[in-house]
Amino acid sequence: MRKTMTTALTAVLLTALTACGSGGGNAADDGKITMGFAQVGAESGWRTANTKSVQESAKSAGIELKFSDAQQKQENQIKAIRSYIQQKVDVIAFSPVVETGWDTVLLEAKRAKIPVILTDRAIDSDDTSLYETFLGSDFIDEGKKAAQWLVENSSGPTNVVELQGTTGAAPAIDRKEGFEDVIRSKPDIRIVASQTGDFTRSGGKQVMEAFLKSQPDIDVVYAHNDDMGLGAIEAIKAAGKKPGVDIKIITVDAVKDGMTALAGGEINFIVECNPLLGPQLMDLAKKVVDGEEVPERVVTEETTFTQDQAKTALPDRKY
Ligand code: GYE
Repeated sequence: MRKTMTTALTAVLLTALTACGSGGGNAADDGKITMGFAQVGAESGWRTANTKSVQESAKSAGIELKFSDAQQKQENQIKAIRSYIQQKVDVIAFSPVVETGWDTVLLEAKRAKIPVILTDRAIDSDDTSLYETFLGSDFIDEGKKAAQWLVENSSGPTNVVELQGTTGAAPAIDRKEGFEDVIRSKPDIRIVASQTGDFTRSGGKQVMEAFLKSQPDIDVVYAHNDDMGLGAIEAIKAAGKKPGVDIKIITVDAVKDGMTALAGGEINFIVECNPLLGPQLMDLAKKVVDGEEVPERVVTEETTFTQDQAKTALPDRKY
């Protein structure tokens, strides 16, 4: 009995000591930062690479990660964020599945004094005090790069079908906007049909099957991610046409499967979107928890790939 009490007392003292030594940050009693991460889902190759990057870099940064997968549903992400607030994590990071509808739950985090970092996707809110920083790509620029290639590589009337990402998601809204901005300079290029394929391979395949039936003359597919482009390839082949030749394909992401199809001539151009956000995210999290200043916006650097460039880059592609 006595021994148990002494042990318990020592444990309390030790905890108190470590808490004092944690440098005034929000960090948990053991001095270790705990991050609650609410992921979108597992909808694409990009997402899988992103999840792996977050998990691996948390480990090497010594950050304890609580991870949840929302299966592309906003209500699941909100639930996960609420549970992180309840568990009093030191920092919450999340990739919002859609842009709107976050103010209430983020206000709850703010009241609980838990800093929030947006990663990969942005939110659409007037209240920028609801998060510390936003780390991710410039999706409008990605859409512009996709269209720029088409403007330079098409002649005469060009009918485009668009496979949009998840309705209401920042990358779907912005990749559409950037693309439309640039093709406006060339009236010969027209988007003849546009629908969401939810960023998945099966979604891209289904929507492309319908487009092939309803549109007599498709020259180009613009898919908001590789996975939907890969689904479209299956549909095009099943309709007896040659992807990359009879119908040109432009996608965004540059994950390994996309790059393989590009090198193999079935995709024509890919705009890169970098999923390896983990190391930068952990860096920002440490700073935010320590009360250090961080920039409001951290933009990821990205490039584009033609078929030849894909052949060169493919052997070293990590994801
Ligand atoms: O392009 C797509 C994924 O938010 C940038 O989400 C991300 C997008 C990515 O499903 O493949």
